[in-house]
Amino acid sequence: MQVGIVGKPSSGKSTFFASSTLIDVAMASYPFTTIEPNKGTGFVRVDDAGNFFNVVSNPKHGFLIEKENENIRYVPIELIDVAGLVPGASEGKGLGNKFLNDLSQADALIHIVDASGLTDEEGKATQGHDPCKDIEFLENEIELWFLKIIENNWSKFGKSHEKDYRKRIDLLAQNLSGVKILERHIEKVFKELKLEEKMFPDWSNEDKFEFAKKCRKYSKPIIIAANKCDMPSAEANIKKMREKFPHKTIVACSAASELALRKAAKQNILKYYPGEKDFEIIGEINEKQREGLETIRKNVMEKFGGTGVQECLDTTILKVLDYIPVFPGGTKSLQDKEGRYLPDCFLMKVGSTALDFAYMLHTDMGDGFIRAIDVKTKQIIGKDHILKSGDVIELMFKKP
Ligand SMILES: Nc1nc2c(ncn2[C@@H]2O[C@H](COP(=O)(O)OP(=O)(O)OP(=O)(O)O)[C@@H](O)[C@H]2O)c(=O)[nH]1
Ligand SMILES: [Mg+2]
Repeated sequence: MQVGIVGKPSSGKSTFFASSTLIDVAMASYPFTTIEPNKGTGFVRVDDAGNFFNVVSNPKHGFLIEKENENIRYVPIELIDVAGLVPGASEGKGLGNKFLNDLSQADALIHIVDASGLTDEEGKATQGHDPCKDIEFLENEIELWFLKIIENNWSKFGKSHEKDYRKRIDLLAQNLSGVKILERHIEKVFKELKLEEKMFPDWSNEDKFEFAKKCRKYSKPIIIAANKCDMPSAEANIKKMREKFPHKTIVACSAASELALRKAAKQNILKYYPGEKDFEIIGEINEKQREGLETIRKNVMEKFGGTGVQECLDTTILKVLDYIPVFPGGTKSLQDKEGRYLPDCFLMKVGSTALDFAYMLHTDMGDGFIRAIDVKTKQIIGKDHILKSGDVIELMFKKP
């Protein structure tokens, strides 16, 4: 799973990336600090299944935070931070949109908006910029990127008079798989735009654009991180964005605050876990440091219930993309050969079945599937059984 971090220059994309991955990357107040993309591991926060069994899990990937009987598990996902995008990029403005290809493999996008209004549309310092405009232009540029990809591929299938719309969906899926537009996305778009009856040569330019827009919506859903919420001017702007776009997911966040807290926690100055609403100072610090941290506590944590960075990641994966954590485990033992409890946790799309889980673990497990056991209830489940969040599943399969 990959999440792309997008936005205009200087909105705080690299700061958001660094705060989630603790990877050192260039961050600065001038536009186009980032040109080559940064890739790294961020985490999604889920309830650990070990809590149900009263065991402390030992994740092979990601990590666990122990809290009184409700340990929290952080499951890895891939993040990619790309160059800034400016209005008109599709016509070559700024760095153009060539770098958008860096986002081809993303399953969702987090749009980092500078909610303080202190940078203009090109990322230069200003005052009173309306961030609602950034939301509109960015979506539009991504849609135009998709349209271009569709038009570039049109010559390969556009003349086909294929009557069977399923075959037409197949053709599109083959040609658009490079940007991860999948069959299920196209199927949904066909239905909504009633394209089942329309042969390719009859598609108007508007049909193509509408198709591109919907493909964007399903294959690269966007959530909005209203960043720099620590700045006094942000609050009114966040309210305005929420009023103007009531159907969009908008999370107030302060990437700079998260970065400061994560770094201080790494140096054992603080006890702070990503996604928590507060932190505790545990190390020796000077007055200036204390002042900085207390400002974060007052202006960000108390006001917004946390820095919002972890919330952006969790919302993207668990609410927008609708993934749930599922753990492999056994009724006899929850440990692997090395004695680790519940070492693995996988993120599965809502609606996934026991058979999907088997196939995800190994083709042989899927091919040889006999039955599965819900380890929490000890009930036997069949291949079509739909998995729930937090399920621990044991698989029985015929070895090839
Ligand atoms: N006050 C405040 N400043 C922030 C926050 N996040 C980032 N900044 C500042 O905004 C400026 C730009 O940050 P970057 O992370 O480099 O922005 P970017 O979007 O990656 O910029 P480009 O790579 O040039 O597109 C830096 O000076 C950051 O310190 C935040 O949450 N609050
Ligand atoms: Mg950057």
